[in-house]
Amino acid sequence: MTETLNGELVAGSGNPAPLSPALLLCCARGEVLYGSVERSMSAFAYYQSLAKSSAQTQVSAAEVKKKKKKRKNNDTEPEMKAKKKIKTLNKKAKVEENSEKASAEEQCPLNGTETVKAESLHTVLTNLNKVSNSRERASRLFQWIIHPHPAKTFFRDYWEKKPLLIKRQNQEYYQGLFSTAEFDKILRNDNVQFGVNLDVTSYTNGKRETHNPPGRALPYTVWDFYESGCSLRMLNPQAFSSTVWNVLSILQEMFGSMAGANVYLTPAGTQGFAPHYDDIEAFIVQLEGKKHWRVYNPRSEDETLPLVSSPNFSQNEIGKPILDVVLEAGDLLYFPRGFIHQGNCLPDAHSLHITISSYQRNSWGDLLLKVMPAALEMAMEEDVEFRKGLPLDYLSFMGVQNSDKQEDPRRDRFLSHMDGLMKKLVSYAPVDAAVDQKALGFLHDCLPPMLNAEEKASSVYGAPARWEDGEAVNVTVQMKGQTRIRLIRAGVARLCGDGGAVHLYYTTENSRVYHQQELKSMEIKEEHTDALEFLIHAYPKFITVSSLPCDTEENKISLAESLFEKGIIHTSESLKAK
Ligand SMILES: O=C(O)CCC(=O)C(=O)O
Ligand SMILES: [Mn+2]
Repeated sequence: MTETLNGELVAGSGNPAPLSPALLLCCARGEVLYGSVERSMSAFAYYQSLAKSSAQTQVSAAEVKKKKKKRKNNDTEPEMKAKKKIKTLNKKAKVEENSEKASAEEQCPLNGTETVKAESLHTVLTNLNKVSNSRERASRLFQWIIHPHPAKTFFRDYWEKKPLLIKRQNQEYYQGLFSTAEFDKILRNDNVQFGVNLDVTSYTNGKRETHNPPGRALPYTVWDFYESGCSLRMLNPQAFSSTVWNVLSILQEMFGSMAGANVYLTPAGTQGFAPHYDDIEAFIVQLEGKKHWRVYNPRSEDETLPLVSSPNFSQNEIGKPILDVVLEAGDLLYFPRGFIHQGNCLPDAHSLHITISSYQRNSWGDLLLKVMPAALEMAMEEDVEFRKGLPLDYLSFMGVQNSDKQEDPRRDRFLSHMDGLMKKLVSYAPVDAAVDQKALGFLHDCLPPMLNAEEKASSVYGAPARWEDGEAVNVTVQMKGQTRIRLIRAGVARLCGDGGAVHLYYTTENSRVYHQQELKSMEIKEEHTDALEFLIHAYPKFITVSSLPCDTEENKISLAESLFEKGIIHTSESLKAK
């Protein structure tokens, strides 16, 4: 069964429309450099020039997919296949050679008996409220999760490379994040649907089954399944638990990629899932009880950092484990995508863990999927070399049926011409525009920020407007020149060109349920673009409304008011009614 991050990272319909190829070309050639906006063109014109790609890129990406599929189906190269197999087998041997070393190495340097005196989750979250910069909050929270391993060496030595096990002999460490009691409360109070929010599974005698009945998951049925030995997997616990929401919404700013979670509850003496690998970086946080885990190296280079999760494997397909360990409450196990894993409960204890996940489809290749089709569109528009016709006879020496004609010099000439065009293509790549497309996908995946009391009080959510004595009072808050404002979170909003217009995309109206809402945006007037850029770059500092680089005081106030209305900014002091 696969880790569920809920599907593809595709931005909603709020995506920028295509830029004109000529404008995109400016960006691609670096004629309009981001840092020199003021000298060469207004920020507004710059953003106008940056967009393009979306529709174009998505169409082209779909075409690429189709072609890829075609190529797969057209798999008539036995020689290649055989070579690949050999490579895979060699690699496998290497992996197994390394595996013994790995299991000893990956344990974090704690001698088994010492108790880590570290802050509880509650204390960490309370203290994080005092950290004003949301990026700083994110890295502190992540550091707490992998404590005592330093984040810096984690990313250097383990991230996307190999598993890390942290045994901390401290059952309470993650207490408060989620519990079986909370699970029960959610079943009672929320509309949990089988198959949508909850899966009932079993893995017995090598057979993996899902037992979801239709409809709502009520405690009566759910606990009956559990009693008869089934595992329960809650998908999207952040929709029901505000602590999980809070933690993930903080972490997403560190990953720059959606942070998701699933909760797994397994009865003593059972296993709920077959061996498999996932397509995400996984942090297994043991919350209650114990679970026996076995982790295996990726089986081949093809399955290293995979783009999609695996099917269920049988025990004889996965080799020997590189890690064989019992996780207890308070322990953490990290493994990269592609590492096969299975967990089972020993006869003496149930298990509850939450898997925190990130980096689904967040690779260089995923960015290139956006860059390359747009680059090609532009190259074809701008450069006659890309529009010159193919040789009359190319079908007679190229193509799979001719691929063995190594001695035909026309093949070499054809391939070297192709090579030249590919190299040229790079200079047309609209990388910033493609990064913006990627960023918008992420913004749409984001959880909305979970605001603390102070943030609420100083934002639109704490505005004093109310119904009182038969009339609406305090309707207009007093945004003045001296009012100090900043983004409510570093990553709450992003400016993107949109063909003819510039839009500010923001996450405050996203849903806690994945993609339940479209990504929201507001069109930005030309006279407000520089000011928004100034505001975004000023974070974490508060700036006064009057310092916004707009032409008139009126423009400054109207921009600040519209951002305030959408919860994108907050003020250094709570706003008073006029
Ligand atoms: O607990 C299990 O049986 C499997 C859990 C799992 O695959 C995961 O957390 O990614
Ligand atoms: Mn998994």
